Amino acid sequence: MRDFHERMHAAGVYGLWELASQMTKHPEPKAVAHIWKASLLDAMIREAGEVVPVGEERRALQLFNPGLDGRWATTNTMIAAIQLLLPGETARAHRHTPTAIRFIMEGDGAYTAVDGERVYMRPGDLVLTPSWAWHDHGNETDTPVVWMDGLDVPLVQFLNAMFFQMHDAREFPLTKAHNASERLHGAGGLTPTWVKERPRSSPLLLYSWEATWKSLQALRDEKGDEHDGIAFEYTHPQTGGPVLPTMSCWIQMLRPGERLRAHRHTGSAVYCVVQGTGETIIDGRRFAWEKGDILTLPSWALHEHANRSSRDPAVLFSIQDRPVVEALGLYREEAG
Ligand code: GTQ
Ligand code: FE2
Repeated sequence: MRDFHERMHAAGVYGLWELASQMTKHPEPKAVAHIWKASLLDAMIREAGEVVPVGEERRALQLFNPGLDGRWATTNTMIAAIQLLLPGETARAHRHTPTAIRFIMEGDGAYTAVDGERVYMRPGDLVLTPSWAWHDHGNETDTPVVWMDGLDVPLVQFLNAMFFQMHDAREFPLTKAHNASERLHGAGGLTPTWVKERPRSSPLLLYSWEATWKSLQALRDEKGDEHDGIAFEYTHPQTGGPVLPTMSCWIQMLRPGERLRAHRHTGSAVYCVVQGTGETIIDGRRFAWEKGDILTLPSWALHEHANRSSRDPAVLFSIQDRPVVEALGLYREEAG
């Protein structure tokens, strides 16, 4: 019997009877719930600004999930990072198949250039970099700019679909007006009919904080969702679907003193605390959060959010891999 198993394994063969424990009753992610505190991230990114020049690579601190054995992954499918550009700096033009988002945390007036269009950014803005789009970043202001990056790197690696290319020049040539996509597609419910392309990723590259905050304020007295509060998904203006094929982006507000109900669902998420103070209980562990903290949620973990302030609203931005999970018919949700 033992000898048979050794010969089987040496031949690259395993019996299903040896693998039964992998057919788990429910998802058992190796990724764990984890929080990176703003105070720690802030000190580290400032130190990186002093000791690490922006060379060929971006100055971005990649947040490794402690459960994922040193893999480049914040959840099983996504990586989050904190990126700093100091006044006068540029990051070299390149492109890759992983899709990226930026959520601006600090600094007003730096840009990301995407396929020939400079997108100027302010705190709270969401900026998209679709798969395989050329991009470079620049900060022509006199203050540092800090943002959260979110990319589907682990998913693309798992699918063996990683491609990366550096551009010959430091900057990709500009072919469009600054913030052109916002003018063309940012009207909110009005889509230009002469634009015939229907890209997989949203053609609107900038979702301004001004519009986002206005929407949150307009609905602050609604009941909202019992698990997610006043929660919006950022949408592709032509399809109403998620902004990216592999990642959806959400903004959610918890009213002063609001405690939401627990639930669990398939798919993982990374949260960035935009404002306020609160806590999220994940599988019985309490994570207290404040502005600038980054919190990761594994698939199928029971979680509930609460605003700990009785005075101020709390706002969470998040990236989620739900579009992938839903496209494959694997989305499930259960109240706690
Ligand atoms: O700014 O283009 O955090 O390509 C990781 C990979 C940021 C970027 C990251 C990237 C970028
Ligand atoms: Fe990039």
